[in-house]
Amino acid sequence: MSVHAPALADAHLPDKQTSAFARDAARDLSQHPKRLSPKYFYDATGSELFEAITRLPEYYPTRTELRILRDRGGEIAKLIPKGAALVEFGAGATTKARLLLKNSAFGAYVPVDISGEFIKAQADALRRDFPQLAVYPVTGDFTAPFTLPSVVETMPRVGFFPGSTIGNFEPDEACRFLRSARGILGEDAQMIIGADLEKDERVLYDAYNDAAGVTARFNLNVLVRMNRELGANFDLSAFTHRAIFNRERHRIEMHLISKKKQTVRMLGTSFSFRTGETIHTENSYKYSVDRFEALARGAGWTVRESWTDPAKMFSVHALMAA
Ligand code: AVJ
Repeated sequence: MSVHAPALADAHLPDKQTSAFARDAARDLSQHPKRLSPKYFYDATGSELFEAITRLPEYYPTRTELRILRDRGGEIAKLIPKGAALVEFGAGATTKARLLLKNSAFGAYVPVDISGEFIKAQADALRRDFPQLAVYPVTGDFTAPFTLPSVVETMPRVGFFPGSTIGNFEPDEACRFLRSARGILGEDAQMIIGADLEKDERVLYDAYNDAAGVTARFNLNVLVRMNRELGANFDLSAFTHRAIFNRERHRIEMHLISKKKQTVRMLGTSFSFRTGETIHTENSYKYSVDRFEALARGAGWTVRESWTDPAKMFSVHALMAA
């Protein structure tokens, strides 16, 4: 399939990250259906809104995963060799990593994230709280191949990918990610990974259509971001948040729906919308324990252990390279 992006106006974009955002947004809004990558949700406001989502009564994943990590801390610790390096893919807040670091005798922590400033601040706080722990932050896109700091090459390595972030990947991308993580972590590596589970449609629906409207603001914020960073003129009152459960494809989909026929300008290009036309902004895949284990095995991992909470809302898996 050949997709050509409309020529961008000679805009003076301040940095590489903004140029990449401009390129992706111009390309993805020219597709049918229109779409945007969920990775662009997370500017400063978007990250704060996501933190607020994790505290919503309807949004069960974060607190359920924390509960599993807490309840199974002892079992997880038994799987982890002394002096191992914990490599967190897309480290945001370190709340979950701290649960693992507290229970097991890790020698090093390697948070990998695009937001260099943020992980450096988190690293300083961790060094204060875990004085015996060596912290080596890596600034970069964890979905692309990267090399580990050479000091951790001689330590046993444990990957950590919590939060069901893997749910943002298409199934083939999830497989490629797990394969590449194995390559990055190397021989004898392990991986602790969280995956949200498919469940009652109402519970899933409510988690992405919260009564307070925080998820709606989170979704709409990507339009605010395009207005500010790319000089677009999206009218926020002319789009509405919609999240639906797509049962055939085992995923929650988030959309921004145009309330009317309208034209939006961005970087010298016009994008026209029909009434009811959607921008598909996110997929959040939901697994069963069996389907997740099959995915991990297909990517070359052995499943050592899978845990869920008693209500089977969320799952955490311990994988071993084999
Ligand atoms: C961070 C991708 C796991 O899919 O539940 C929360 C993002 N989107 N509410 C998720 C999200 C809407 C979240 N992940």
